[in-house]
Amino acid sequence: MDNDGRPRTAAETTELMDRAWRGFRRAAVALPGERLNDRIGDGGWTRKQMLAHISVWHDLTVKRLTEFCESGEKVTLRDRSTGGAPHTLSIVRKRQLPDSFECSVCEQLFAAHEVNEEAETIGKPLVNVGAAGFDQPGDSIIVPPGGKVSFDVTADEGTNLNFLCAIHPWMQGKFRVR
Ligand SMILES: [Cu+2]
Repeated sequence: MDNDGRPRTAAETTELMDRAWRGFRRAAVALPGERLNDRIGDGGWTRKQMLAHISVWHDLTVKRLTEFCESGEKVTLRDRSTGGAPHTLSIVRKRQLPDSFECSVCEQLFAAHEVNEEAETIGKPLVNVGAAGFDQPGDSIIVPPGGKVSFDVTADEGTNLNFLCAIHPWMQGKFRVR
């Protein structure tokens, strides 16, 4: 943080957002359902409209935060969830991004990582196809529960890299390489 308490790194920004978001969620959960249609101030929005508005901005912000990335930059991912599940960050083609729970590319990704579900082992935590670093579909890394991983983004400027989590394929995002 700088002297004004403003975040200077992505990690500090995320930390600040997480803290504010926890407070917001506590307040939203504490709001009695029967008061959702009350207006905020005279003739203002209802609380329900305000919550919908905030949630749209929240989703958009998360999307934007995942969208920009300098070529050659090292990206660090840290699993902050408490569910104890591993994740992956896997580059896929845009058309491979599922819009349902069916994920055909996920099977290929598990195979590339040499995942053995019975033995619960992962032969290759990092799959790197083509040139070194994350630059094309097929590049994929496992993020262990509560763990931290780093990788280099080496795709050319202007490339869009779509990614998903092969374990939770509804977790999707995009790097736009600058
Ligand atoms: Cu996941």
